[in-house]
Amino acid sequence: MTNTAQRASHAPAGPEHHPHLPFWRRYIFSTDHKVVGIQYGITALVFLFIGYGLMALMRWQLAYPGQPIPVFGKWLLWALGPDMAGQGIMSPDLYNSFGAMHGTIMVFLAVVPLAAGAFGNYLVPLQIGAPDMAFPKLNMASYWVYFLGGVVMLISFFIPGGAAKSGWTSYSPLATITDAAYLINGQSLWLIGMVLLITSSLLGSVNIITTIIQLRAEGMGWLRLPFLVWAQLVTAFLLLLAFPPLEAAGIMQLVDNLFGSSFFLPTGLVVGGQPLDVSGGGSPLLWQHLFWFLAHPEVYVLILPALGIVAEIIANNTRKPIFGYKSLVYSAMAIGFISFLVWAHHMYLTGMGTRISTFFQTTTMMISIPSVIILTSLMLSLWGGRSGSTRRCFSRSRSCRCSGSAG
Ligand SMILES: [Cu+2]
Repeated sequence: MTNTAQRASHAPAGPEHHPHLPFWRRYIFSTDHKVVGIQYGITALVFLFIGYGLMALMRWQLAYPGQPIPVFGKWLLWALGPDMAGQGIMSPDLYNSFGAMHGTIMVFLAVVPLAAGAFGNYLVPLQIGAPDMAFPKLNMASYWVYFLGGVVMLISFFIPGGAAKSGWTSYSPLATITDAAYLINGQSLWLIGMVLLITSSLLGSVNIITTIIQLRAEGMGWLRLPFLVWAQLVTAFLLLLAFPPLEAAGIMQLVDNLFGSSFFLPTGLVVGGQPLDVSGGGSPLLWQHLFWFLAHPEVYVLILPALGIVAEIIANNTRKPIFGYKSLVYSAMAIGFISFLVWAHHMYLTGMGTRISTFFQTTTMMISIPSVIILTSLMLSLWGGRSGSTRRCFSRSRSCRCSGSAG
């Protein structure tokens, strides 16, 4: 830890160490990991609030269907036009687009950037004693590509036809035939936004992995890494390996939507009694497989950094190391690995057959084992913790028992 402290004290971290740089280089297009982390955090919280707002409006519609929404109804009418919110009443199309965009915003624009982008960027270099991320410029690019993806998603509310309406899962063929009357519709912008967001998470995850492998302070062996760093490392591998298939699939669905290909459109598609003029031969199930190959590991992208944070908080407040550190680390790795083998548990109703279903049921039950080990370790870590707030402990000076060992 001494080495860590020495290394960290030489680190040019923080914008205060770059007083010669102009404001926009220090705080806007910054390459400093702390500033990028804070940028991620603030942007993600703004999106979290927007996502919450969409949900609140949907709940209002469910509670008082067909009635004008107080206050916000007028704003929606003004911003989105009478097709979407005539007389301040939420139209079915608007409800659908709020549903799709609420899910997308919460998962891809709020929680992932908060868990990996904000906490990962800010804390990982500090906790491993690195001066900054391995690729600071890549870090800046990662944030701004994320920001651009968010802007594209938000713009989609205001184009003719409105935002995407096919759920956050964007299943084909629904996602291709909805709003097909508009050449560039909300769904196309959703796909472009997703390609940008996945590109951003790729840049970020390469950076976090390289930083943890290459920039650990001397003496910071693998099994001395704080658990949060391990959680961020496994998360980064999930982002690196699980997200690209949906980036490819997103581009394929975009080509389906814009240029009339049919990667995900079956032969003989009939919509509203009318046969649809598509060449067919594609597979809607292929989309579901590619989507859930991302979206199940996604669940662990959301929870692993949070478990890492919980572990740090428990260790600090009980004033002793967390219980079963090694089993936590190995469980996190096991979760990371098994999370690639469970995706089709979202697809039991697709008729994929009992044999495949059984495989995915088994792996899904298996992944609960490392999950329970982590939760049990965290709970047992509370055992024998020193009570009392930090302030009381410090004020008692010598008589304080906070530095004693566990038990
Ligand atoms: Cu799942």
